[in-house]
Amino acid sequence: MLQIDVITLFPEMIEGAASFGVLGQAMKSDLLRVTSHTPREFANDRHRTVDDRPFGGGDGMIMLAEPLEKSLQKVQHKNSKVIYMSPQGDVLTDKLARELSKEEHLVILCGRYGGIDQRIINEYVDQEISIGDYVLSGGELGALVVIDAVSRFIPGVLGHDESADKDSFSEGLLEHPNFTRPREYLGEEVPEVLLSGNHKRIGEWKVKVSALVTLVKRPDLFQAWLESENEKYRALKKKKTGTPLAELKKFWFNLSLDDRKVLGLT
Ligand code: 9D3
Repeated sequence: MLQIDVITLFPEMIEGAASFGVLGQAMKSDLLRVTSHTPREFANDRHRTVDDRPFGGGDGMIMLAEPLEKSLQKVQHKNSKVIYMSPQGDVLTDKLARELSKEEHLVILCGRYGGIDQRIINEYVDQEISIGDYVLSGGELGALVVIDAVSRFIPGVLGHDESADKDSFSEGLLEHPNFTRPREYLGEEVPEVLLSGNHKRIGEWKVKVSALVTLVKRPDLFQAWLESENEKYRALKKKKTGTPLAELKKFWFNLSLDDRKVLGLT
């Protein structure tokens, strides 16, 4: 079981969000345990002060080192990995989430706007993680994003139909569009292939549509995918098809105008 302890001024934010959906199920099934703790518990004065103005001036209040250190000492043990959510951190990726899912204990420190005393980072933090290049008002939403992304890699958390390995980022492509009944809606028809019942044909079609969607929406991801497909193609002894790019061009030219429209490719 992966244990995650979150140190935050707003424990309800973490406990609330972690009790729903896939995360909530994982908690119920004892595959994951998310516990939160507030440094306010370790504040010294009768106002329960946990932050103060930055030395040298500047925006925002800085969280005091001592209540954070006492919170860390309460939860930390020898196999803990301590993470600080921070705009200065390594950007969270699918790869990092997968690696973190193999840990036995994560401690996630959340700062509020202004951040925490640097000495806690220096003395206790193993890794700083950011969730992307935009400004949040604190680490809590970042911690929840990390917890969600990490828990999907814990065996048993996802149903057999939705393994994290098959998920779009692991394959290097975005997902193809999906459709359900009715077959026709607002004048747009579900592509005929999907109704054919030919699962081999459907599987190949989905990969090619995914590749085209990725080319249009995320050329950076498409480039990387194409290079890895080219690598596989070069390694083949007997070439039964054209190059990956030639095959994809053929597929595009054979798509009907209606299919291009309903797939969002026009
Ligand atoms: C005085 C504040 N800013 C100076 C330019 C820096 C700053 C500190 C702390 C800006 C935002 C925050 C709060 N952000 C987080 O705690 C945070 C975060 C983020 O803002 N973006 C992306 N990932 C993360 S993870 C934690």
